[in-house]
Amino acid sequence: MEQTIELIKARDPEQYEFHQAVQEVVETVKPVLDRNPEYRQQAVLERITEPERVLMFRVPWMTDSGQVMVNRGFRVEMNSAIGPYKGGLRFHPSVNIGIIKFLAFEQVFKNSLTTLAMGGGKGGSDFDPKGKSDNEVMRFCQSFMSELFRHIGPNTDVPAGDIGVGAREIGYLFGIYKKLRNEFTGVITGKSLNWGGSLIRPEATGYGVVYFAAEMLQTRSETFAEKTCLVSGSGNVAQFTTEKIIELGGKVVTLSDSSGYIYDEQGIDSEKLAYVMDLKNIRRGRMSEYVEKYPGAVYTPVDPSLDYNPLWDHQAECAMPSATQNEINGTDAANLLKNGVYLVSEGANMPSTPEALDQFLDNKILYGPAKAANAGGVAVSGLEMAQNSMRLAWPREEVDGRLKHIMKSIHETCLDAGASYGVEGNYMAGANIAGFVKVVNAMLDQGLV
Ligand code: NDP
Ligand code: 2IT
Repeated sequence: MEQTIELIKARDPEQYEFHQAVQEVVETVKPVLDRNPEYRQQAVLERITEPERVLMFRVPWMTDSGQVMVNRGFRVEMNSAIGPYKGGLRFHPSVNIGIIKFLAFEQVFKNSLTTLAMGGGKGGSDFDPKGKSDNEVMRFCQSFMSELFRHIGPNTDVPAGDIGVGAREIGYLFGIYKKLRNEFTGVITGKSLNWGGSLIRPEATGYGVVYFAAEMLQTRSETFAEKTCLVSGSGNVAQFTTEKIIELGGKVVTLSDSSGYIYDEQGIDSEKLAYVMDLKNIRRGRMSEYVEKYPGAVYTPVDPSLDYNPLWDHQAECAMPSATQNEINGTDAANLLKNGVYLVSEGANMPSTPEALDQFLDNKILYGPAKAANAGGVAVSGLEMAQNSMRLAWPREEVDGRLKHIMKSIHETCLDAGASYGVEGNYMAGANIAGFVKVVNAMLDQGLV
C-alpha cells in the first residue's frame, strides 16, 4: 500500500491534493484488503486511483473590450464501474489537474454512497467568473463546452455545478451543448426549473449536510434546537446549510468569502439570510457589505500573516465548513475543540487537513466526512437525471423526502461499514470502506477493463 502511494507521488509529484485524498482512503481501506486477498492480486488500488480518462483542453474566449484570453479546461473521468461519470465543474483561478483529480476521486466514493447508479468525474477551469460580465461568462462557457460536448452525454458523463458554476453558468453551458448536438437531454444537472431542472437541487447539498448532521446528533439523542453553528463560505452550500439550520431551530453565527468573514452573535435569521442570498447571487457582492446593513455584526478581513482562520475560533457546538479544501488546519481544529465544537459536518470537499482529521477522530466528536455529508447535492442530481429520463417532474415534497431518506441511508451505511471493520462510530472510515467495496466489486464483476 505504501508502494502504491509512493508510485502515485513519483508519477505526479505536484498533485498534492490528489495525494492527500488517496492517502486517506488507502489508509482506511487497509482492513478490507487484508480480508480480501484477491483485491491485491487484482491491483484494485492501482486501478481505482488511475482515472479512466483525463481531458485537458484550451479554452480561448474574448473579453468585452476585444482582448483574447486563454484558459485551461479539464474533465477527469475517474470511474464508470457503477454508472456514467458524474460530478461538478469548478471555475476558480486555483484549479489545476491535481485539484480536479482529487475531486473526481472523492466523487467516485460519494456517488457510490448515494445508492444511485453514478460513476465519478469532475471538471472545470482556471477561469475566474468574479468581476466578469454576463456576456464574458457566456462566451467563456460557450468556448468551454464547444470542446467538452464531444466527451459527455446523458449516458456517458453528466456534469453539474461546483465552486463558480451556478445557475447562470449551467444555463450557458446547456444552451450551447443543445445547439451543438441538436438534442435536448439531461446532459447536465442543476438546470433551471422551467427547462428540466429538479426542485430541491439548489438546496440539496446544504440541506443534506444538515440532515446528515441531524442523524449524527440523533445517535446522542440530540437535535439542532439551540445549537450554535459556525458556517464558512457564502455560496450555494453555505446558504442552504444556513437555511436548514435556522428551520431546525439552530443558530448560525458566521459566514465568509475569500476576502473575510462575518461574526453575527445574534444569529443570521431568515431575513438576514435573504439579504445574503441577494448580495451573493444577484448583486455578486462581498460579505464585507453585511456589516453595513447589520452593524451589530463584526467583519474580519483575511489576514494572510495568520496561520489559522479566526472564523473557527468562536464558541459553538457545530461547524459546517462550506467553502473549499483544507480550510480547517490543525490549529483551527484545536480551536474548534477548545471552543466546544463536537459536531463537524463537511459541506466543502476535503475541507479538513490530515492534522485536523486526526484531532476530530482522536476526540471522538461527531465528524461527518464530505463524501458522506455533502452527498445530498449529487444525490438530487441523480434524481434530476431520473426525472429527465422519464420526462416527468416530481413535487418538492417527493424530492426532499427522497433526499432525507438517502442521507439517512448514507449515515447508516457509514456506521455499519465502520462497525463491521472494528472502527465503530468512525464515519470517515465507514464512508471510505462502504464506497470502496461497492465500486471495487463492480469493477471486478466487469473484468479487466
Ligand atoms: P460557490 O461558488 O457557490 O461558493 C463558494 C464559496 O466559498 C464562496 O463564498 C467563495 O468565496 C468561497 N471560497 C471559494 N474558494 C475559496 C478559497 N480558496 N478561500 C476562501 N473562500 C473560498 O460554491 P459552492 O457553495 O457550490 O461550493 C462550496 C464547497 O462545497 C466546495 O468545496 C464544493 O466542492 C463543495 N460542494 C458543492 C456542491 C454543490 O452542489 N454545489 C456539492 C458538494 C460539495 P468567494 O466568493 O470570495 O470566491
Ligand atoms: O462535489 C459535488 O458533489 C458536486 N459539486 C455536485 C456534483 C453533481 O453532479 O451534482
